[in-house]
Amino acid sequence: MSDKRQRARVQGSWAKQLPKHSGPPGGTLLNNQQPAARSANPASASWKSEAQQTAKTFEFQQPAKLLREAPPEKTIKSEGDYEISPGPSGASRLRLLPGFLAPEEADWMFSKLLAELPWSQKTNYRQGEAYDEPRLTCWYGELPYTYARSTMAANPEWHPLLLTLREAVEQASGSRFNSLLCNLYRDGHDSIGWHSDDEASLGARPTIASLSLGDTRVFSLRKQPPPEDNGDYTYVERIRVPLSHGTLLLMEGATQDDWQHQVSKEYHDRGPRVNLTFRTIHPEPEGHRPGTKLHFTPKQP
Ligand SMILES: O=C(O)CCC(=O)C(=O)O
Repeated sequence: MSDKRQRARVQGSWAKQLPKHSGPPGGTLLNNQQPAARSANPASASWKSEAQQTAKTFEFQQPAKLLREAPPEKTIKSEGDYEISPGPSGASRLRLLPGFLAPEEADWMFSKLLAELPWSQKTNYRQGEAYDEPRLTCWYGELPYTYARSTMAANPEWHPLLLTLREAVEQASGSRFNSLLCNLYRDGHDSIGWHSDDEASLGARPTIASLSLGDTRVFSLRKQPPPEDNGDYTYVERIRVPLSHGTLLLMEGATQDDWQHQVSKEYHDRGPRVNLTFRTIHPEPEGHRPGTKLHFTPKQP
């Protein structure tokens, strides 16, 4: 348990001082008695009572405030529509469709995409420092896409299989997509950290469709903390969504405003996984810095 949560749970307080009473002279002088008190009248019977006044007793008192605990993490596994929060920016919704692709279909598509897409490792920037994104990616769309201060060039020549999949995903979601970020997690050590897909180029309240092939990885979400928590995620709601071979996940409504997501590293055996995230990219307005976030996120520990 984190030190902070521990402190929030275990609360006691110093008891009030015991009531004064005088006793016989000759008591023990405590270290924190003031010299002035000692010299006032050393012969008087006040020594012990003063010592008793400074003695502290630890006694449990009911905490004044309700104890704060993180809500239990939820897991979403079954097909369905889920409203994961009603606000603050409006409803955030997930739709999960396990088995969107039949297993045999998903098998050959996975092998083909693994072998034929132009996978490469992107260099990103954080606080001026370059780092290699711990997964491989490629981008399709008429427009470039910038995230983590690095730009993927426009690539309008879609692989034919990706065009077929886009059509199927558009039919299922009722949304249109002009772009696709393809991700390859080579093994359990590949990952993507906490973020929201909230670059201005994605527009307000974007629908994002995420199709997974290959080994199962856990897609985690955490709610943005309220402003008074100053970017502290200790007590926020959390959801896990295991994404298996052939599963389609739609993120809709305010999900990118009010939640972050990640695929964290896993330290047991994990095989490769391809993830296709269909999006719609809008042209950046004149004079706009590419990759700018719609919302400022204070901290991302
Ligand atoms: O791999 C996934 O399931 C999520 C990918 C993702 O969050 C992203 O590329 O923005």
